[in-house]
Amino acid sequence: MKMERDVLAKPAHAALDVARLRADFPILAERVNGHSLVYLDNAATTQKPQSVIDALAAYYEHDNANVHRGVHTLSQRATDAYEAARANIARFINARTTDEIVYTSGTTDGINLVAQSFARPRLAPNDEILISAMEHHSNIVPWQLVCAQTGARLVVAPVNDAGELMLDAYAAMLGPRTKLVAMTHVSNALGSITPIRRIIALAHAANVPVLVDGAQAIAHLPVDVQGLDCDFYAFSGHKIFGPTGIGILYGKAAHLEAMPPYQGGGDMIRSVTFEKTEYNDIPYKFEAGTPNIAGAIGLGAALDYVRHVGVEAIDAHERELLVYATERVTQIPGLRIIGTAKDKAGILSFTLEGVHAHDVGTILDHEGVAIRAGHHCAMPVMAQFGVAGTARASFALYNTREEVDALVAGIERVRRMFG
Ligand code: C6P
Repeated sequence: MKMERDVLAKPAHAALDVARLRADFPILAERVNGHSLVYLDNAATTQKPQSVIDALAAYYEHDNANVHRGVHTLSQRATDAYEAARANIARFINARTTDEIVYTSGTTDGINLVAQSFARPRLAPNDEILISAMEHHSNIVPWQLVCAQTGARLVVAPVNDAGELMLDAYAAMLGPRTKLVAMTHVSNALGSITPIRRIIALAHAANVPVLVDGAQAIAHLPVDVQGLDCDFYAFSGHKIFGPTGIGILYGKAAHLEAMPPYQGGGDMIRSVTFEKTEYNDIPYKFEAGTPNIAGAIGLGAALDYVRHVGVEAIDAHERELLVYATERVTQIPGLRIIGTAKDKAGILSFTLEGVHAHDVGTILDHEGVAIRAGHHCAMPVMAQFGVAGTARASFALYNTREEVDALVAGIERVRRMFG
């Protein structure tokens, strides 16, 4: 099968020096079950470069203190590093100001924040939240919860057999009752890159704000929130070479200003009496309690790393790997690719006739090849494709053609075992 590659039409980027980049990631030298690790589960979480590990260690070794609270030197240093990371993140996604950058624990947390603080007060019975048929559970269940709380309805725009959003159907579903569109930028289960600019423009033409689930896009595609004009953009640090437990919710300042706090506690207040509490300014209004300070600093270091490598070059490298992997696995009898959108990120989901996806994953693990198997927290899209789950290989900047070859050799071995 030949896939359309818009990377071929893009200006050439200096090819990544992958061998050198791999040396930045200590875990890639691990041996697993007697084999060199082939890590192809990057959509679940990415590995961490030494610079991120060092930033975490340096923070705990030299600066560890609580932020925004102490007058002492360490607290000041921790606060400066924590806020410098916020400014770095704002630059990375081209937010207007740091006020628009809310620290969360991850994509899931950011979407729940928007569901409860933005959507809930605006929803009346029979209002609609519009999502797509290929959303991750994190971009389905928070909306179901808020629908149950308000009497609003969840409406689902269809996806075709290739795994592409059906734009005309989506446009027709936007109406006076639509109060929010919540859409993924890249599908974690299919790899499809959605036409997010068009999705946002159509929604805005109908006066509907848009949340983008950027979990699978942030490490792989350039993200410019002003260029996109999205109202909210949520992502997780751990999917962009940063630590777990830290994430970002970008929100337009006007929305964040108008929203009530999500959680109450320390740091999100200006003054408290038993009669009345005044809330802090944005973004602190949404950051109750001691935050993941080390996580934020580690995320800042991760973004420095990605900036240094170059996100366009990363995108080009991963697309090239996807073309190669797609061509190779297409030769394997009984292998069906789930998700054949024209525009795809480096995610290859597949089934193997007569073999359970978990068996594929387990046997590949014996060869040191790490992939994910199962429904990928996207059960509705699995149902649409008539499968309980898939095996999924997902690429990052450090993956190589040789690793794709190891994947293919592993799949051939699975076939022989079950053949
Ligand atoms: N997908 C995967 O293996 P958290 O868990 O909050 O960091 O990210 C949630 C999430 C939201 N949206 C999309 C599109 C995602 O892919 C994910 C996480 C991982 O595909 C773990 S289920």
